[in-house]
Amino acid sequence: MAYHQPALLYAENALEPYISAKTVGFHFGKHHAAYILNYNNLVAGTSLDNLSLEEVIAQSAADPQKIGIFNNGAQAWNHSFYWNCLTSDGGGEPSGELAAKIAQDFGSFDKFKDELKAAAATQFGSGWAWLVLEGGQLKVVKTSNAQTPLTSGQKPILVIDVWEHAYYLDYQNRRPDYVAAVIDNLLNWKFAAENFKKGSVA
Ligand code: MN3
Repeated sequence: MAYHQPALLYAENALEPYISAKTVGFHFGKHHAAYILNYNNLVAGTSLDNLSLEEVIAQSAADPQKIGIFNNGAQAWNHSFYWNCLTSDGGGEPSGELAAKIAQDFGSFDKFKDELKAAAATQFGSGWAWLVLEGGQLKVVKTSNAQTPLTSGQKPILVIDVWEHAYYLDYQNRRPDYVAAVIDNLLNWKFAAENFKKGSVA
């Protein structure tokens, strides 16, 4: 079935000065929208047409014949998740059970931040840096291009898009500066806590 792009929960300029309205406008309005348009065109009329986006991602992930469907579908999902990971009053530290679990699994919140920054900085080429829950344990992982933790049995908690289109207009080649700005000022810990709660009981 056709996947519709979820509306942004904030204005395009809400993430300034850390991510400009111009970047959000192109990233959401052109890049993300194009993945969704391509995905819908590719699945229309196929045997996958009556499945949800998540089901199509699962079914196309290991099928070389469906690489175009997987790439566009996973990019559609990853971006919808990414937009919800950002908020104008974000950053700071999580609270409650998620904060305790981060301290338990990483040693401290600062160590978690260092690990996330390192994953984002060292992802070679395009990709994503994630906080995921796997087997009851929080982990930082990175994926390349359209790859998504959904196909590895991991529950996404947070993500940072490290494709150049996510930061090049604002930071040019300074990916670490973009990542630090997102972590310190934009990460939506309320959304992360909801994902952690759902992932913990599932
Ligand atoms: Mn992107």
